[in-house]
Amino acid sequence: MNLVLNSTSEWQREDREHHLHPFTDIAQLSEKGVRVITRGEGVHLWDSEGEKIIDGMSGLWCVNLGYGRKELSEVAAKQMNELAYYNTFFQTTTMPATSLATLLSEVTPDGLNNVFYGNSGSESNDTVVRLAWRYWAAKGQPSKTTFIARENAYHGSTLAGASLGGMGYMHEQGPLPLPGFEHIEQPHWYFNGADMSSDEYGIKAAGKLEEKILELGADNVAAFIGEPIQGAGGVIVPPDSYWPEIQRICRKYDILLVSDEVICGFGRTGEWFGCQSFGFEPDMMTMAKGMSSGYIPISGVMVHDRVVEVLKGSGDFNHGYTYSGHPVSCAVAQANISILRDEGIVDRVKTDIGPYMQARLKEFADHPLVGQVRGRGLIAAFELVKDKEAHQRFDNVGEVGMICRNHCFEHNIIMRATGDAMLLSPPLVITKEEVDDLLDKALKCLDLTAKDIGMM
Ligand code: PXG
Repeated sequence: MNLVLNSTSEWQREDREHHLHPFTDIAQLSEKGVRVITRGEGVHLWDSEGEKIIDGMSGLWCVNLGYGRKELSEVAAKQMNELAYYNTFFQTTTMPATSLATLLSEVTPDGLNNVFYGNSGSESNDTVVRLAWRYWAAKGQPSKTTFIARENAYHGSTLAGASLGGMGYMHEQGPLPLPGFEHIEQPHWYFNGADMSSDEYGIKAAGKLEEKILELGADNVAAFIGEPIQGAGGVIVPPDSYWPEIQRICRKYDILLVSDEVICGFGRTGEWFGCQSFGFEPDMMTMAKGMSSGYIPISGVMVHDRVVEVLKGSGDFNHGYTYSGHPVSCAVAQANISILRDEGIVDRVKTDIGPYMQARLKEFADHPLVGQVRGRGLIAAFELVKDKEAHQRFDNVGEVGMICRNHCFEHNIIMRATGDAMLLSPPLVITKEEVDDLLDKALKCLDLTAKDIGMM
């Protein structure tokens, strides 16, 4: 352990020499030097230079409870001392794995009463694919194997996750997507449908699913998967008409409906799960991130009773991970979910702090750079455009977003840029004063960006 290192530049040198970072240009990072985060408390982080940073992204959309909750570390230490590990294979369980499963069945929508554990959102989306294949085989319809997802969706980085995802820049780095993964248009009203009402466009966008099912043949389609709000893709909030219509189409053609709740789950949209905010009832639901507020890796797939009934008659399900239902992770997740529930944090997102942040963000709509402000609960985006009237993007998509992101970096505020959309997803415990601070700083960075490109 290199506790002897004490300057930021020494940490940067070691990191440069030994650490490959996700989704990162190695040469560019080497030249610039990595930022070293050392501490977190509430909605704030500190770096190795002692700078205090406001985290508008909850880490990577995950620290719902905010940093530094001692209850979670204490539960982890206690569980490690009691029983650091045992598995859930071979007809065995541990108390935390079982009691978390019960708690999950209580906080998730009716009918979702069983969980299959994993360690990341990607793993749980892989599990969903294997569960759906198993389900249709058990029902005597083994040809139903194809998954339909959306363009610009993010479902993870494993082979199935990246195949379900609709990120062109990931697909082009491999022979991806794998066969049997199809994509339809994302419901992005602002760019794709602004010549009609939002609800008319929602029905039209959902109709792309029906077209795709008919093209492939319903006998070949296993499931449709989507994030209630597309997160990494740019916080794409669908029209209210979209999800009920998607559900109607799935039921009509006997296709499983899967909600990827990795970002939307555990209070982000003001309900416990995004599907509840958008009025649909999935057959399976994937969860990660907010499940433990990012304090420890854990994920799960909630499976509806009607799917479990079929699986029960199908013998072994040959799938699982060494750490499925890890007792320490389960104990921490249980403490996290109990706090979210007992402190009324999810309800506060719905009735108080969520509406407050969304109302304050609406003020951004008058800014010369901002074409659209969108969001729900404590997830939001503002879209930077070249021409507000024409809903026209900048010529080199991503460049202006990156200028704004760099200003955020310099001003100790963390926002994420997807293309030219600036994204926000702060910890659910954020106060009104902290929302004001976050948005005042965001506005300052927006002004500096507008000045840089001669629009102010
Ligand atoms: N589904 C969704 C909706 C996600 O957002 C995953 C699955 C995969 O989870 P894991 O735990 O395997 O990473 C995610 C992850 C970004 C960013 O830059 C977003 C994610 C991960 C990394 C970066 O916005 N989301």
